[in-house]
Amino acid sequence: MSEQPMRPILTDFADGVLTITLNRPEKLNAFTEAMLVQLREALAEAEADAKVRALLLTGAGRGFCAGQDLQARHSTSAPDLGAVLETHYNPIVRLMTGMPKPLVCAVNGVAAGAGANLPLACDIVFAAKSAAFVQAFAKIGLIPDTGGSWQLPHALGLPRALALALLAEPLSAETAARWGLIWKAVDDGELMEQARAAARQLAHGPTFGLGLIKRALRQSPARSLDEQLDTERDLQRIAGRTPDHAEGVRAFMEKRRARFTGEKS
Ligand code: T3D
Repeated sequence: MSEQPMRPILTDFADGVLTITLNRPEKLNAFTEAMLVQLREALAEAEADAKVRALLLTGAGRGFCAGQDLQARHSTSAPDLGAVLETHYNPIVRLMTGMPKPLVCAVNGVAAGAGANLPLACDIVFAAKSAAFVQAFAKIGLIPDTGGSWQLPHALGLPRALALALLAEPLSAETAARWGLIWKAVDDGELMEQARAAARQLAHGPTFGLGLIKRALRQSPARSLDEQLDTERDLQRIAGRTPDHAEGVRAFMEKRRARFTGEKS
């Protein structure tokens, strides 16, 4: 019997949560082109599938993701990396940040290059205490991509962002949490349990409304308070008309747990 090739992206659906696992553990889940294509497809399918009400992204083995597979760059001179970003990495970041449902990330080990910045495009990031984030780009003459050049200064301020990007030193999960780059650093043995619990909680939430929360918060850094107040008015008008808002209020008044459908109408 011929051996089946290992799939670089695994998906598993349960209880409203689609888990996507980066799966090249022997290379710390470094991205090949096939892997980037499959990740993008999985995200696009998740966005279109109403049964998927939350996503969980993680990595197989001891690493989360070591970024672009450098083996694929070894034999090419002067590649057009702008084209690679335009074709692969940028659409993935746009799909993740624009996804109208919540995305949880469980960073199970070292996260380097694009692999360090991919979690920053997720909505809630848990990391194992043994994990570290490495802006490895400077070591190979590149700039932070996968949204890193935007995320780092916004989350950390310019002094920390610049030092991380220029020195390419590992940032521990605990420091990343203390600095506000991620949500929580947790004991390694508790990582998946905590991340799954958060994803499951979100999958039973008012999905459409959670999507509106994402939209409001993600667009706010580019706007003034005045503009954001207008956004809140517009999005709250939409949220207020959803069946989940009515159900949430009813459940509160009846002192019971809400049964959200996640639907817009
Ligand atoms: O080019 C474009 O398309 C533009 C887009 C760029 C986006 C990017 O992500 S650029 C940044 C690319 N990534 C890196 O520069 C990180 C390279 N890796 C590392 O610095 C280290 O591996 C880590 C700090 C992540 C972990 O170190 P360590 O000591 O825990 O593990 P290791 O021994 O270095 O790696 C384990 C194996 O994974 C090893 O393979 P081997 O020797 O056992 O067969 C290593 O070669 C392989 N590996 C790790 N990272 C990559 C990789 N193989 C290919 N590409 C990698 N990025």
